[in-house]
Amino acid sequence: MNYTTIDYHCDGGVATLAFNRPDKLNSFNATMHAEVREALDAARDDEAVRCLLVTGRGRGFCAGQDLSDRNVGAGDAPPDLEASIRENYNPLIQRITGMRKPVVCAVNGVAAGAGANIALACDIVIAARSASFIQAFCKIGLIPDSGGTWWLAHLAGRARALGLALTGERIDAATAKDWGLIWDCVDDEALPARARSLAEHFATQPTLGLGLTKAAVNAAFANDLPAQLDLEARLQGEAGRSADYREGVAAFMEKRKPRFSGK
Ligand code: LHQ
Repeated sequence: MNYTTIDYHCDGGVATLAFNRPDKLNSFNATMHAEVREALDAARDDEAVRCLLVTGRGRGFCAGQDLSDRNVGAGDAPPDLEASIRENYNPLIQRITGMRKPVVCAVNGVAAGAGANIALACDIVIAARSASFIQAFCKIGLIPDSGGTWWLAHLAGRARALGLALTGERIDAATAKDWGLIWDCVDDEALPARARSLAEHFATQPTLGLGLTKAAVNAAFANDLPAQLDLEARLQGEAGRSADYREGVAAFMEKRKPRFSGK
């Protein structure tokens, strides 16, 4: 597939999806939505892909919606943003959170609007020290979408969620880490190698078990303890039937390194 707004390639069990509209800070137009959707489906369906790495080209990670794609002139009818969210952003977030494989995000620069919340939807988020996160929506009369209100409230707590959402203030990567929004913050030069080596590590691990782990943790935000215990029992049953569980135990008993197939 010849993509024009993203790079997508797979090697060594890692699929890399890089937003690639650097002149627009990798903001989303309709083509990019369609291409990202297609790449995420390819990563989901390809058994050779055991980890997805999401990043951005150029100096930004992603500045959310391309605002020039959706100009609202004085005499124009208001655009149907609800439809745009339902058709584009919600399915995008659900593809990332629903993928039964680890999704690593390397935030290489500014992540604004939906771009910030796409990053937060990924499983392991590592940001360059110079990267930043901006809930830019309030500056143009919108609300945080792409799960923004959910991520902020659950990850950062009410005070910080409202602070970020109502002021649109920029926070740097170190603060995002300090507030529990992301996993780690590293020096800019170290970001590509660190993200890649983490993704390569995941690509050798028990993919099915990691996918079930992710599903369980994501469900924990909505479940009470009895419901979560029930879910854990069900998912552990599934994990226990995997070839990788058998291999993991065998390798432990034989005091050797496991060779996981991902199944
Ligand atoms: C952009 C953008 C951009 C177009 C930078 N669009 N060109 C969902 C449903 C439907 C509709 C509405 O939205 C949504 C979800 C959303 O994501 S709403 C939020 C949309 N995003 C924003 O409001 C962020 C807008 N961008 C910014 O505030 C700044 O660009 C940030 C703070 C991200 C970076 O600032 P700087 O580092 O100073 O860069 P810059 O502003 O100079 O941008 C560089 C270029 O990128 C520039 O173009 P130019 O031709 O002048 O060099 C910008 O126009 C372009 N760009 N974001 N979202």
